[in-house]
Formats: sequence, structure tokens, C-alpha cells
Amino acid sequence: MAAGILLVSIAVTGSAGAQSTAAPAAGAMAHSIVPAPASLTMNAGAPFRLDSTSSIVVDNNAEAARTAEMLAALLRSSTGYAIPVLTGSGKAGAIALRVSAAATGEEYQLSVTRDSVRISGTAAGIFRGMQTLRQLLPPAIESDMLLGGTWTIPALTIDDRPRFSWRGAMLDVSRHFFTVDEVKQFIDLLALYKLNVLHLHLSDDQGWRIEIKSRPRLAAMGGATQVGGGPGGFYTQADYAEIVRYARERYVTIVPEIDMPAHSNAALVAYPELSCSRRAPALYTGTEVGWSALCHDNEQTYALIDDVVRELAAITPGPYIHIGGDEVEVLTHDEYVRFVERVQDIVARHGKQMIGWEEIAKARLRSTTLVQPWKGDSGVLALKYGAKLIMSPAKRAYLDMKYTNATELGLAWAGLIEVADAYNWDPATFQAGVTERDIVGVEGPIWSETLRNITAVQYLAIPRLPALAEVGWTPQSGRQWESFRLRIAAHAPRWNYLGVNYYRSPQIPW
Ligand code: IFG
Repeated sequence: MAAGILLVSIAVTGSAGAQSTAAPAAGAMAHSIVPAPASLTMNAGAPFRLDSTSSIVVDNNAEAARTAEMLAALLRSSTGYAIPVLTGSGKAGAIALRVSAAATGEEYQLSVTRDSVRISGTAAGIFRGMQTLRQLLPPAIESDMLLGGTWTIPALTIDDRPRFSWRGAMLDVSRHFFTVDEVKQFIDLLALYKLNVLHLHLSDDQGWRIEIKSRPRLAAMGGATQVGGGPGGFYTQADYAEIVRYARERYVTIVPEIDMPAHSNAALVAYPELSCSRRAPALYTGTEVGWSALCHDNEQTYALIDDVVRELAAITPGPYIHIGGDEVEVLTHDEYVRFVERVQDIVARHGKQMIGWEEIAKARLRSTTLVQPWKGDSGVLALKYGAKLIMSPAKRAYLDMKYTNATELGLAWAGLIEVADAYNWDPATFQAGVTERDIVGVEGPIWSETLRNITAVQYLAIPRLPALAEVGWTPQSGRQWESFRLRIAAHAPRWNYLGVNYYRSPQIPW
């Protein structure tokens, strides 16, 4: 059985509150946790040992109880222990999950002694702390098969919280369609690495992927194919609700994107009267971009957008709706700006905040709008409105880029991105004129032109998504590539148990 790699060195703790894990000497590792906690101190003393008497105790808090049940299920399947979930104070040998009224955001404290494990924090923080606890156990804990062995957790104290509040991934379900179960598998990866946003790219030229009841042809006709001509598909609103539920249990917010005015051929197949030419376009199974557009000066376009935003807002508990706005080649500057400003009002009217790719920064934005830099530096224009940025620079965060020239899957227009390239950047200094306070966080888009199933997505996502997760979570002073590459190497056995595909980068000592 693969044992967790816990080579020991004592992390140096800085002044109170500013603690962070030391940069371990080469080869010595305090832990293999990814993302690295803000503060971790290994303590002397015997480890905690999980055994047949272990239990999980929670207060009378529904969210903590749900997280406790998820933790119990994880522990039961590989150890065979009963691991009851109890409410109350708990006895020695218990794992206690305590919601703390004083905690904010996603912060948590994790303390492990020989006699007990305690995670306290916000409800979301306790879920994040559960991922840390999971990673402190041997990788075999991930197994669904009953395995023998000793299940120990080293004595330590962790005080942890994220650097950025937005730590996301985007899955393009339009170029190729992914089933609800495949999206859930992807959400499982986000949860393991403390990511908290899943941006679903639900429409593009090749496919419309969400049922809109007042516009039935959008999914029925626009969802009929995909890149390469496969059967495509779409989420009914019940499917979408299931994805939202599954994500919510893992403290992941779903952000739906309907790309407009360009990248809209699938919608125009369904409603050709919304193209300026009024000609019905054919379904599109290629991969060119920028050539399609909803007709900006047709009132029916805004009536459709209103129907779509209204229904999406009603089934999306999160505060955001992404309206795309990228790669518009067929509108003038003024036509585009007027379009973005009208759509921004529609989104606000339905009680949501707008997000758009960086191009939308040409328009007058609400301070609540978020702008997603990806290709250039025009996103900085958003700052004068008080709008904030989600950093997705293609040269670092586009996880659909090839690792090397030898990578079969993925594209290369933004350059090759090996794991070190995905890790070695600081969002707060990456773009001129953009500082930490202008940024809500980071997000790794995975465009699916070349990705036909979730196994292909995993190959490009792992190990760069954990790298991005650490960029978004760990203080810059606590991040070193030499530490990350050793820690992430210890995750390969975990991915094997989880059945997750990944790229064995030569940069990492597997
Ligand atoms: N750019 C396009 C995507 C996709 C991508 C592939 C954005 C915002 C290239 N727009 O990225 O639709 O084709 O890497």
C-alpha cells in the first residue's frame, strides 16, 4: 500500500499570525499538502491513529454534519471502520468538526494530537480543512476497496485561509459536451484542491448546452452536435440543478456562461431571425472563432437574451452570470460597447452580477462587474469603474494548452505550458497596472476543442490545476516551486486510487 510521503523537517514559524511553512531544504518535506497551508507547524508527539473506535463528532450544524458524512464515507470505504457521526462533545479518538462563529471566509484551524483531531472554522472552512486532513492520511485512504494498514495522521497545527477568494476552473461543455457525471468528476478534483468556482462555458458556435424553457429550440437544435460532428447534448434544467447541488455540497459556486454577441452560431441555428443576415446558418462542427454574432441592432436579440438570463438566474444560486463578450469581429467598437452595456443592465435586472472576458472593459461597467483578462492587457480599463479582475492569462492559466510539443491533446496558440510555467507566476504582479487589491482571484479555463471526454480533460488539468490552486490559495511568501514539485509528486498514488488521469511531467520527481 502506498504510504503518504511524510519526510519530516520542522517548519519555521514566523512572527505570530504571519506564519508560513518554511521553504524546506531540498528533499526534506514537512508535508505533501496542496495547496500549501498558510501556516503549518509539525508538533512533537505521537501521531493520531484512526482505528475501529474512531468517530466524527459535530455540533448541531447541518452543514458540518453533511461534511462529516462525506468525510466518514471517505474513511469507511478504505479502512472498513464504522466511523459513526455523532453530535456532542466527543471522546478521545474522535475527529471533531466545529463551526466557529468568529471565523470568516474559508478559514479553518486543524489540530492533530495523539488523542484527537479538530477542525474548526466556517462551514466552508471545515470542508476545506477536510481536504487537508484527507491529504495528511496515506493516499490509500482514497480507495473504495477495503485495505489493511495503519492510518496515522502526524501531530501538527494548521491555521489556514485562502489568499484569493476566487479560485476557479472553467470547463468548455460546448465544443464537446460532457455528461452530468463527468462534470461531477471534475468538481471532485476542484474540491480536493480547495478550488471554489466552476465556470461552465454553456454556449458557443458548436453547441448550446442548457435548456431554456421559453426558447426550446436553443437546446433542441443548438445542442444537436459538437466539434467533429458527434451527438452533442444539453443539460435539462433538472440536470443543471443536480450539478449546482453537487457543487454546493463541496462549496463550489457554479458560474454559467452564455457567450455573446460572438461565439453564437448554435443560437442562430435555432433562431436565425436573430442574425443580421436573417439567413439560417448550418450547425458548425469546426473550430474557427470570431465569425458569428447575434444581431446587435435587432430588438429580438435583447428579448432572447432577457429570456435566457431570466431563466439562468432563476436556476443559479450564485451571484454571477458570465456573458462572454470575447473575439467579436463583426461589430464596430461603438456597436459592441452599446451591446455590452445593454446586456449588463439585463443581468442586473435579474439580480445577478455580470462577468465578461477582458474585451468588455471597453464598455462602461458597474463596479460589481468582474472582468476576466485572458489574452491582452485591456482588462486594466475595468479598474477605473471599481470593477475587479479574475486573472486567467492564457500563457499561464489556459489549461487547454499543450505541456510540450509532444502533447497530443490541447492547443498551442498561447504557447506551451509545463507544470512549472503554470506555477511560477504571481497574479498580483503579472500584469502592469494590476495589483493585489484589483484581483478577486484566478481561474484556469479548459477549452474542449480537442477534448472528447473527462479523461482527456484530466490529462491536461492534472497536475497544472493543483498548481493553479496553490497560486490562488497560498501566500506568495509560502510558495516555492522546489517545494511544490516534491509535494505534488506524492499525489500520484492518490490519483491512481481515484482513477484520475494525469501527465507525468519530467519536471516532477514522481
Ligand atoms: N480563445 C477563445 C476560446 C477558445 C480558446 C482556446 C477565449 C476567451 C481560444 N476565447 O479564450 O473560445 O477557442 O484556447
